Amino acid sequence: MKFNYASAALLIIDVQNDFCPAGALAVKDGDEVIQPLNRAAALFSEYGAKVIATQDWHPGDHVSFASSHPGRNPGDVMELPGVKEQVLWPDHCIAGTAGADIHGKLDLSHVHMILRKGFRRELDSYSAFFENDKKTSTGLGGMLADLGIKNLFLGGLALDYCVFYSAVDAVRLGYKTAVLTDAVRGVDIPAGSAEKALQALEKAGVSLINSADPEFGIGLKH
Ligand code: VGL
Ligand code: ZN
Repeated sequence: MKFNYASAALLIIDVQNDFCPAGALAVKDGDEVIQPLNRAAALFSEYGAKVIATQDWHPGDHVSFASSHPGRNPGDVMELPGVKEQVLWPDHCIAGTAGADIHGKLDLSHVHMILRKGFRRELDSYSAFFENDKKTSTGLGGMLADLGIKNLFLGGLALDYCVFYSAVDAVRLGYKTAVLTDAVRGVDIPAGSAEKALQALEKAGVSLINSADPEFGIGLKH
């Protein structure tokens, strides 16, 4: 598939210490997304395409934490106001902690903007566009519209949550959307969700492309 990179942005989703090995909500091999993302970010930046990063950013008593619901455990699913099936997580990405920091090896020199999400105590946010009530905007859509961006490339963590919901919302909002398969890893809770996410993304109209493909980036120059 040919992309128009002139109006492209790379969205780097939640490459934070808590989602990397040894983190509070570790994604297996999560740090392996960093090298392809650094390469893609350099390429995008070189040709004037935007690079935007997101950061999961929760208060210590966030509603998505199992610890906020006595008797519940990480991995449990419960109904919350406006959110039918909220997965409960271990405490992670608490605002201002080292676990919430973007991984030190991610090259931020190419990143134009960092968007934080999930900072409302009573509402979780997987998608970079809308919080989990599917109504509350993060502001990303308005920013991308202002910048004239029409094509989105996504990578980061976790494939089956924040990358997945961001990509599905992107398609719904009319962006031509691709997920960089070599630059994502899934948390796979419940088991099988990472594979399911890939299939559902394709079905939703998201292109799955490998950023190591020599064709990737051809057309960025314009
Ligand atoms: C994420 C679970 C909870 C993610 C964030 O970044 O995919 N997953 N919070
Ligand atoms: Zn979170």
